[in-house]
Amino acid sequence: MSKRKNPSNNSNVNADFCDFLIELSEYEKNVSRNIHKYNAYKKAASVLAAHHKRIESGEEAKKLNGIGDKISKKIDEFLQTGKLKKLENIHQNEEVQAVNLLTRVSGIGPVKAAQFVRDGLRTIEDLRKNQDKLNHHQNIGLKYFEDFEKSIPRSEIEEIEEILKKNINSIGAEFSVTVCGSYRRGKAYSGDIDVLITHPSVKVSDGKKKRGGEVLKKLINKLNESLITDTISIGATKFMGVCRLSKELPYRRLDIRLIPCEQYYCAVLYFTGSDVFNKSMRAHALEQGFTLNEYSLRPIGITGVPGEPIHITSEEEIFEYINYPYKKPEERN
Ligand code: 8DG
Ligand code: CA
Ligand code: CA
Repeated sequence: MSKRKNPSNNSNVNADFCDFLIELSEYEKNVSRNIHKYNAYKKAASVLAAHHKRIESGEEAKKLNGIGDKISKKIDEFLQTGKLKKLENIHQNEEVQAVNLLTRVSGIGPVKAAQFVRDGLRTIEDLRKNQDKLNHHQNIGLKYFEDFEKSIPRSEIEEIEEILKKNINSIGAEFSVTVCGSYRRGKAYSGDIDVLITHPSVKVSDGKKKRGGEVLKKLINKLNESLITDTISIGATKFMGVCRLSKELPYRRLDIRLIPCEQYYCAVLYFTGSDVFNKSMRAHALEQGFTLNEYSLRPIGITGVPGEPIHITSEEEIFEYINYPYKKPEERN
């Protein structure tokens, strides 16, 4: 997941509620490590962001799907006092603030951040003085900390997409390249660049390690000549690294995944997101008797055991199988 917060949307009449809900969700993810509460706050924020009428009371909010008693009380507290006691306390807690800061570094998750804070590392400056305590990914995250916090304008990703396609197709004309994530959902700005690649000769049955490994390395070597500046990690199916379009522009986080052709559309769907949309689509698939993930769509038999993956030849087909009205990527925010 890229680490930038959702940019506030100025057409959102409930933006102040969304802001505090997102802050609470971050707290649950990074500090309490309560994934259920994290999901509940995020869901509530996305429901309120999509609600075109200004919410006037907790009672009114509670009528919306995904907003329960606790969140409705928080909305009342916020409407009555202009703030939340819980957030005030969090803001005053320096350890919590330090954990939140450190998790903004690419490669530092909540558990590691808490450990650094316990060991007395609380600031970016502290990390810079203790680079021996950081792994390779974390050191790259630190090196480019300021740049990775900057969002990437769409026009820049368009140019990067061109270069990726030109280079990759110079190695083989049959490669497909799709830039997914928030970019594919039509956002004006993105936190990072999520690229999926496939080729008719890359198959699930390859056991991916052998053949896929060679293919991805070859593509990355080619891109090292122009776009890519650093490698965080590279395996048979996934490259994580850094790219830069030109010397005047910031360094950007770039992930490239090589996907077997049978799994391409499920992967494109998954990595397009949004994650909230993915969750609702997966839940709908289950109701229709299917299990959907980033690899495949499979029917669930009467015994509850998933069957063989369904042969899929487009994103639309996935929607058709599970009777879910097709949504264009821009409609999946
Ligand atoms: P952004 O980078 O502009 O901040 O937004 P994004 O492109 O929507 O988010 P992302 O964190 O880069 O993730 C890309 C897509 O991957 C996301 O839209 C949906 C899918 N995805 C999930 N869950 C997860 C997860 O836990 N990790 C990752 N890397 N991707 C996930 O649904
Ligand atoms: Ca990403
Ligand atoms: Ca992204």
